[in-house]
Amino acid sequence: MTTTATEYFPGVSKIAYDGPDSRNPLAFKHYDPDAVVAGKSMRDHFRFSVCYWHSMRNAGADPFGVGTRNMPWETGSDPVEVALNTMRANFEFISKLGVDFWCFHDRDIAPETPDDFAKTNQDLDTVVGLAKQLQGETGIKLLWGTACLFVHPRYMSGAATSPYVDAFVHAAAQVKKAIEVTHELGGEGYVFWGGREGYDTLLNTDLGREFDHLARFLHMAVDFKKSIGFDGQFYIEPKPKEPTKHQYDHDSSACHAFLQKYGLVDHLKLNIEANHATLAGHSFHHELEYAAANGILGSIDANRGDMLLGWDTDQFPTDLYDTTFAMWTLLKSGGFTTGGLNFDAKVRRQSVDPEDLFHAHIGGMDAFARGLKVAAKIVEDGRIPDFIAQRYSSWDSDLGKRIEAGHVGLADLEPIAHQRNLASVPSSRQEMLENILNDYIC
Ligand code: XLS
Ligand code: CA
Ligand code: CA
Repeated sequence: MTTTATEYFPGVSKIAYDGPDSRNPLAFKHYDPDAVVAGKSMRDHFRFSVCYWHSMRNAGADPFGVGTRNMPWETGSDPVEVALNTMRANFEFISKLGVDFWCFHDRDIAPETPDDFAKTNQDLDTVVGLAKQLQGETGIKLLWGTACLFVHPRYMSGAATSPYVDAFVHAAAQVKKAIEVTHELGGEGYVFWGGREGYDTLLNTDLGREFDHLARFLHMAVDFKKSIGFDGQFYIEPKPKEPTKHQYDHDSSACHAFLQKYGLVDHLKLNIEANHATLAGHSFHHELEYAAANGILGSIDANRGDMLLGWDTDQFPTDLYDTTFAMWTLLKSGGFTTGGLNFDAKVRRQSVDPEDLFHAHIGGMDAFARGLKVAAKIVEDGRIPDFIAQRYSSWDSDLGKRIEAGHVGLADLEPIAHQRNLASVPSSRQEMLENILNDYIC
């Protein structure tokens, strides 16, 4: 393994916090890592992470055109050398940005050699060796690892849910290796995203059997994780469609039902992605709140979609309402433990310079910092939480408590309904609450 002093982002030095009045585009205006908000440093609230696949690998190709990005780290005479240079650029970028974590798919970081699984695993080990060394030198940690079970043609009909047992077998071996290298890198988690775990038509699909196979696959992964002493958190990442027409891990509640049915709910939490929430017809806030309410909120893939486009655009987050609501849910639920805010986002195809990666991440981090400050105001000022508590206060009465505790039935309530003869309930004051929120944001 050769070492190199090549600098891939020569025009950029360590990004500093300059404060809200700064005009420096390569500075944070709101994200001040050591500033304490709601009892914790910003750094610890967010646990920001850079994703390897969009930041270091994705050249910006779309169905109509080739990649456009200038990626000076993609140099070298063989694929492993390119992979090593890319890993060096990754750690230079994250160090300059001042983020603490990164995430990867196995096939992002090392090449797959056709028809040679052993060589593919050997190359993965070589790149993981460099990643481990660079983690040690920089202090940057692995938030989670994952396996790419959706690019290779063997997975075109699914991986864990493939009709073909050999695809399941190959996926199992690939995930075993991906968990091993995640463990080797001290990963705090491991993500299962069902890239092709779904179907395009029920004319060729045994849906019930595919769900059973997905559950079996995950149970095998849980058993394997225990057998090697990997104590990182497992996550499942909901997404309703794309690439398949209908994906089994559709949204938070579908994942929750699946995990409960198959006895997996104690072993996997959710990795909620903003853009996947909107593809499922939900707000990002809804998906987070559902997961938090059910004790399965684990980690976040921070990005946004475009409401005028129907696909997964994976844009960097800029919407202050979204970041505020996300941070409010996180504050209420006690914040991340193993999880973090991973920027599963890519620069637009016309943002071609390495420097654009910095602008994108700085904007996302500042948007979350502002969201955190507003969320802290919501909690501190108390008007909105107090309104919610007051709205439910009749449930704190003796009658409400007895109903909640399951001590009364329909027949017990009938005479009370006759006696009280309810004709109306109070205003829900939505507009007043929206005005209060806007006051905090401005
Ligand atoms: C794709 C997903 C994917 C997962 C990890 O839409 O977001 O990148 O996060 O496999
Ligand atoms: Ca994602
Ligand atoms: Ca996405």
